[in-house]
Amino acid sequence: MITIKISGMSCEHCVKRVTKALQSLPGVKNVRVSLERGEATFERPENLSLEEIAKAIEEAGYKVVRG
Ligand SMILES: [Cu+2]
Repeated sequence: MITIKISGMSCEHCVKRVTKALQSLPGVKNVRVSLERGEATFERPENLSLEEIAKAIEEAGYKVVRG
């Protein structure tokens, strides 16, 4: 499991969009998005890069916070 920080989520609608964006990535499982913490936790397959994850989040309208 990995946890990433996501900025820009303000309501349950955002949580759903981010959840869907992550679930659309091949091999991603057990997606949990926390609005309160601004985080997403999920199982990431080894061949899926953080770049690809960030791109999917950005296409949904949000940003991955790095560092
Ligand atoms: Cu929202």
